[in-house]
Amino acid sequence: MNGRILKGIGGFYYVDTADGVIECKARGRFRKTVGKPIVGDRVELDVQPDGTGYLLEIAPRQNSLIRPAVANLDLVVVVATEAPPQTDPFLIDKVIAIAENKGIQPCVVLNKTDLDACDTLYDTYRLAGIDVMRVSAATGKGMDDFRAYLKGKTAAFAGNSGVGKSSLLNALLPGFGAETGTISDRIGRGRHTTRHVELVPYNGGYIADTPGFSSFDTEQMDLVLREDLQYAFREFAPYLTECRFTGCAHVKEKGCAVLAAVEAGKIAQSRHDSYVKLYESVKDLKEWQLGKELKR
Ligand SMILES: Nc1nc2c(ncn2[C@@H]2O[C@H](COP(=O)(O)OP(=O)(O)OP(=O)(O)O)[C@@H](O)[C@H]2O)c(=O)[nH]1
Ligand SMILES: [Mg+2]
Ligand SMILES: [Zn+2]
Repeated sequence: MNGRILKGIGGFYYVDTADGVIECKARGRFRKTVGKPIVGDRVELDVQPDGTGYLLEIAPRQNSLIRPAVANLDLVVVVATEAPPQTDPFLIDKVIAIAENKGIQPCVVLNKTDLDACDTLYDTYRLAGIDVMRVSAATGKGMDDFRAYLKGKTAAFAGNSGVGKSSLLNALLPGFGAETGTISDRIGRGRHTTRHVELVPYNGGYIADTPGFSSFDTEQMDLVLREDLQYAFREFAPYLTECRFTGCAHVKEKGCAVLAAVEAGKIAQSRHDSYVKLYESVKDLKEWQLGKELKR
């Protein structure tokens, strides 16, 4: 039988199958191939007469994130807003770059549009060719389109604190009961955050419930090689071969076609600013370090 790992707790894996959720133990055979099973893995299992199972095989992963440890994502949803607490575009671009680098589709969901239409961010990501939606968890505006967009996909959410991730999840999954409110509110009431990432079935797909729904651990960004960063900004693509010098860093070089496109308004200034900031942070990383990092 086949299934998808929803969560893993203390050596047990809970696998979503056509026959419901089955509690499984691992049988080490695949340790030589993909390593330890993680949430999101597509697995083959053997069901025992008592209804529990054993994981037999893990299908090769289409992609995986390290923190949170989750495999086979179809979508990274970056929740952002221009209403308080206004999102720093750099955070959005960092998460988008992680997703692009891993081959996971990114999208930007602008929340709190009952307070602010978020025009600047909307225009920025439209121009970049990244899917962008305007919603309001408070009024329900735009939520039908967002629901339809998520259909059949395995999606993880990221975004700065207070942007409304938990509010959106509660709107999508009535009865889900994610805690909402300001950080100070929550400290008063005590936080009940899950320690482990978990997939929650939703609309023919899954939503990854990551611990506290905080932003991705953007340390992962350090795993993008300098040479690869340019490909993590999809709207740079038409210009990359047009620069005067091969190996152009697209930071401040003479004859850089990317910079000319920024000048001409074809690439948003804030996107290029984020690129430069990320370039500075990753430029010393070497391939052998990347290999070492990934093996940790
Ligand atoms: N006006 C308005 N307020 C909203 C909307 N969505 C969320 N809020 C409010 O914004 C505050 C923060 O929302 P949360 O859903 O807790 O934010 P979060 O992104 O989960 O925050 P963290 O868990 O700290 O990362 C709450 O007081 C919500 O009621 C919206 O669409 N419009
Ligand atoms: Mg939250
Ligand atoms: Zn260039």
